Amino acid sequence: MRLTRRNLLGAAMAATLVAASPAFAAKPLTIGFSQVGAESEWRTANTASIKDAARKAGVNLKFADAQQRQENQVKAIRSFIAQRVDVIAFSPVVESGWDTVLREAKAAKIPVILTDRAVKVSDPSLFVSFIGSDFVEEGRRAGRWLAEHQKKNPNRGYNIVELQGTVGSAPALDRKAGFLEAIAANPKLKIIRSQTGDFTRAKGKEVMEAFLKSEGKNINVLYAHNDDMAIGAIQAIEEAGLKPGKDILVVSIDGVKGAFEAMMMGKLNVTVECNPLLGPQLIQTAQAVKAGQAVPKRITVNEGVFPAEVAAKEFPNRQY
Ligand code: GZL
Repeated sequence: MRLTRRNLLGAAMAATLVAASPAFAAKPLTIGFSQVGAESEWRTANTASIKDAARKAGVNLKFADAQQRQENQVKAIRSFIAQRVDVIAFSPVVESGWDTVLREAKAAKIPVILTDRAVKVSDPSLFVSFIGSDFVEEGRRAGRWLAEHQKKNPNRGYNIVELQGTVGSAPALDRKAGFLEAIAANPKLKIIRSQTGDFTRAKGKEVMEAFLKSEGKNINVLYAHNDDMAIGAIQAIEEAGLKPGKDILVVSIDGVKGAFEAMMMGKLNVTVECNPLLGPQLIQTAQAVKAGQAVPKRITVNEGVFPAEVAAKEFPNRQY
């Protein structure tokens, strides 16, 4: 066929029509995401961020809520493998027990991205990247705030009760470790009781009631691994006739709106931010992985510390 203007124009138009037809449109990226559950304000914001980022990017998101049970996450990951998704992402409810199912994903050549919480696996190649906070540092920040408070109030008692997060989870293990490291040098800062409240308000209230029953006025400080447990505990402290934030200092982590509201009411003293808005970074990382680009093994997020005195000023800026 002679290359005349008419033929070239015709060929160009034909190519455009073919490329635009649905049959040839690039297949959208499909991500299988297994979420821990819906246990806290933080988790709700984290889920919203991931779904919103996927929608904005035109990603086909298959979302599974594990209701805080590891067996449900393993089942969901196996289902994503069977559906041949492009990328698997998940927030592991606990650190251990993932080697087998992640080896199955690797055998199926489906890359895995961790968000929010880390895993302990024998082979680091079982996931391509971990996007999340430094929980040890969050625990240190909580401990440093309390150590500074003690220095300014040398005559005050600092017997601490601790509401831990989900047993075996990275945030619970690391926030405990970081807090202990930060208070180690100060003999006045002593943990007298420690128990899991599983990151929920209900359990946080229940365990704080038990602490108050056994220790009563001997308790000077509550260190909660998340704001939801702190808010539940605040109810228990008030029902016991004590003033949270005054009779018992309340130190917490996450930085959700509920914590800012409690601080503005004088019931919570400080919240250490843990940023749940990981959606955009997850989608960008998944797109890069799918395109065969190298991605960082560890992606951290910037976070701050919000004492009660800044709560009113900061509250309008809070996104979750
Ligand atoms: C932290 C996240 C924790 C939050 C809790 O990244 O895994 O789980 O601190 C949530 O509120 O339940």
